[in-house]
Amino acid sequence: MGRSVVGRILESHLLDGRLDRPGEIGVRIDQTLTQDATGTMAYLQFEAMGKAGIETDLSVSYIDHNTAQIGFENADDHRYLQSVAARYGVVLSRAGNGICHQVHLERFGKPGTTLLGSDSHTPTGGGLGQLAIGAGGLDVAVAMGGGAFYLPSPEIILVRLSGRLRGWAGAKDLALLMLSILGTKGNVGAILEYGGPGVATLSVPERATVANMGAEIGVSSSVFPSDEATRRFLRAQGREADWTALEAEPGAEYSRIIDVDLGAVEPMAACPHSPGNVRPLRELSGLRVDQVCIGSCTNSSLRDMRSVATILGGKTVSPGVSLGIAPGSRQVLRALAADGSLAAMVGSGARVLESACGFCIGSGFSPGSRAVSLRTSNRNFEGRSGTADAEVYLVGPEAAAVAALRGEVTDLGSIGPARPAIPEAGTYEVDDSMLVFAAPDPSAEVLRGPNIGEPPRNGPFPESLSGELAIKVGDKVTTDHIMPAGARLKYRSNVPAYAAFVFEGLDPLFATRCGALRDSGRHGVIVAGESYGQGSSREHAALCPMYLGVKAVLARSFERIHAANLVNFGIAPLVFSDPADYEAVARGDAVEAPGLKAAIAAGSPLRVTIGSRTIECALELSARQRAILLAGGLLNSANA
Ligand code: MIC
Ligand code: SF4
Repeated sequence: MGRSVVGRILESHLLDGRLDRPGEIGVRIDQTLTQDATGTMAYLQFEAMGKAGIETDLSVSYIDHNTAQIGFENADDHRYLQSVAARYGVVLSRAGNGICHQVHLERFGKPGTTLLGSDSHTPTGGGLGQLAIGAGGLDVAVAMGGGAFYLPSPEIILVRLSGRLRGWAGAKDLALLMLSILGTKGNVGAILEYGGPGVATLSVPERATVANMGAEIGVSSSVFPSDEATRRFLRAQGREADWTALEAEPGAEYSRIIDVDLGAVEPMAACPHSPGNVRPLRELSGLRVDQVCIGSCTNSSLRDMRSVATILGGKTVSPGVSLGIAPGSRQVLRALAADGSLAAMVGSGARVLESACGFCIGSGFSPGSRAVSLRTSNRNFEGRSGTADAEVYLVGPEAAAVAALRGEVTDLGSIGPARPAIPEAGTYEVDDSMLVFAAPDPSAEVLRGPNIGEPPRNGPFPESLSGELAIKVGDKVTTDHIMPAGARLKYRSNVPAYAAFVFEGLDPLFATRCGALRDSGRHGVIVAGESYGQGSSREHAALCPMYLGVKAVLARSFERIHAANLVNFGIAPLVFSDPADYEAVARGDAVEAPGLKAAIAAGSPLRVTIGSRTIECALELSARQRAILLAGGLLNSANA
């Protein structure tokens, strides 16, 4: 039996476990990336591990998320990140250099290697044939120190592409089509491998767009082979030496095959409030639009931006629309300035934004009340834009640009046969002057501002659980719901301050209630529906509840990154054995589970009494994870 692309990478990096059976595997990590919103905690945790320097081939710290700098906090974080990078030999990508995933693709990603990033869209690197995975900051800190990264032994699904994209359809539409096929839940533990003759028709930036939105599907990663298109891209980046061919061996077996004819893909849109709520764009024709935002790590490549500039050139943005454009990197921005595209954008009335996450994370550019916002980003969770009642639609860059001019969603087929033909760049102008490369220097001073606090430590898991059901939430609750970003982002380095906003949008009194339970020596318990913890990798969605004394989350199902983060911070991710029990419990119910710790250690049945009902639950964890949980988290356990 031949090996798949994913199988080949995993086999050459396997440190622990078996690929041919279910369970956990541990893999060696070649590269790591962090960004500033998750990075400060990751480096504080790395410092706590007492290592002299990083033990990866390459670790890069990007400053791209919190660049609003309203108040001193963001700037202090940036200074901390720069000083800690110098101390441990981490490469620093300075603010202004671009969004981590776009820059990493341009300058560092390598086919056949592994990349672990403290950001859920790290799989963007799969566009280059890299096995790139998102995780919590603590897992990334462990990998920086040379430790294995653990993930479920994956089910590998082949997406077999044929034909080529036609008309107005682009890579974003393929990404949205995949979401319409697989949905946003129930895909935990799988990895998508793209293959088939259609792959050769897609450029690396297009592949990266598709791999990026695998995060919304909930798979651990999405990986393309490394072929001549990969070589062309790396050559154009002056990095041909980083290229290696990587394809599936004949007879490679997959757990499932999904056939997609690229020629049948049409422009799509994800409607409010889930990336999985996909419809053909033409069905939304005539929808009035108030705001258009083009950029983010999904669609901010030079190709996408040139296409947008071609559509906008010589025209004016509709009077009812505010158009923001954030080119993905400084490299992209400079190329747009050099070829006149930037002038075309500015000339149309577009508001050119920093090469950063910005609008995508609700940091600026929030839409007006009940406004319709068309965005090329990857998430349209309710409230993520910073406006609770905004209606956010996710579309490709051409659909966004056309809507900005017309003031309404337009069936693209009605205005011409095809999107602008943008040739792939033969050379990208390389300028690494905003990257700071430093050898580890133990004498380098680490600079901390007043908002930067030590990550709080947890005690061991309690012998018995005794407390209260502090909140009951529904299906598909995202880590944005648990820990809001946007205006609250500046508290990422200050857990006690940030913890005041846990579940802010769903239940503003949660933090006070849960903190009071903790102070009276009782435990908070969260009850959730399906697919709890979708979206962002932010470990604060576990760390801040931990700070408030939460010891267990009882859900119908969990997403991978969040479940791992809960364990890393000593919170038990319990799954209802009978999903119907979810209906029977309510906020305020007393929760008692005598001897829970011993039961977890022994692997015996777990019973929790909530109100008057005793509920059976399961803990789908490996022996390694149980040990971490019982120790009260990864920093306490011998594994750190
Ligand atoms: C996101 O897109 O939600 C973020 C902001 O990039 C997060 C990371 C974070 O919360 O800092 C992610 O995707 O992991
Ligand atoms: Fe940044 Fe948005 Fe990409 Fe997250 S999804 S890394 S916030 S651009």
